[in-house]
Amino acid sequence: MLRPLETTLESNHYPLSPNLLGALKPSHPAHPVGELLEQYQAQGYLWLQGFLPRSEVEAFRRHFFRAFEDTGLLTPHSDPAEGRWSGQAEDRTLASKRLMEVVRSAAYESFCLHPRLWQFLEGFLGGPAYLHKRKIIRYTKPGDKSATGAHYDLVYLRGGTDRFCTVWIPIGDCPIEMGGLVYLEGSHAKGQALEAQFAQQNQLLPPEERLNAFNKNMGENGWISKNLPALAAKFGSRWLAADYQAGDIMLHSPYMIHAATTNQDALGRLRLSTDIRYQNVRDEIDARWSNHWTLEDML
Ligand SMILES: O=C(O)CCC(=O)C(=O)O
Repeated sequence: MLRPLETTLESNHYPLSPNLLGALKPSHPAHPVGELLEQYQAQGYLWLQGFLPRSEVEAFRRHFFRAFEDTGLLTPHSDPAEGRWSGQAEDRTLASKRLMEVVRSAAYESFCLHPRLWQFLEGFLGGPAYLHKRKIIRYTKPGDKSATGAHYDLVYLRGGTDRFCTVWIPIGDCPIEMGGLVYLEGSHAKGQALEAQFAQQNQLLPPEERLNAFNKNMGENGWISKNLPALAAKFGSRWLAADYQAGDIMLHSPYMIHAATTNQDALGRLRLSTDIRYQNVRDEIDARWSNHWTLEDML
């Protein structure tokens, strides 16, 4: 059961009423990998609570926001670990520059390659783990009405295996009201059916276009919809949410439909998260993901 929320969740201006919401099921990282795999296959996701040391995740949050101290993004003289938004327009050019510097930094790379993570994924993926170089790190301001629309990740990675696994890591506590990821319950089967449909529609396109998440047969940004309540109604499903804590990680399947909601944090904190993709190095790798993420990537 979801705890009563302090506010109505919304995404891209569409409110999500409580009857369209449910709670994600937590999983324990110490459980046998076979059991976790079964859960992942059945649910399309795994919410692994307390997977990373909380102090290390908090330290990285501090490190990230410290890089933005000269941009006007944060409340002056606040602790960067809090990530408290200034409430004012930042220097966008400088903030983008700082973001791209973090993306290319050893600190971020080593955070994404935390030994606990890649070692777990080796067992989970059944072979040597490969981390895609395109790694995305996002911050979301309180009140920003544009949020990630409903999609499944394979549309962006059609040039390789469909056995990759996305790891979404909240960098800092992320209570539901802060707008973390929500998952459409049971939707990995629907994602698979949708992808089969797209593959058919894309058949007549030139090979490069066929793989493209932004080709003429796809929706805005490769998304299925921005209207989360309508999508839940259409599929007779609901959106599963959670109070994520620093140290938790989410694993989700390439077909699992997910989205984000507006950050409505009462304390005015920025939501910070990274989403990265791991796969077995022996499976086919989508060559388009072998460069650093940039803001022009539309992801
Ligand atoms: O953090 C977000 O807003 C989107 C993340 C996402 O789509 C993913 O992890 O695949």
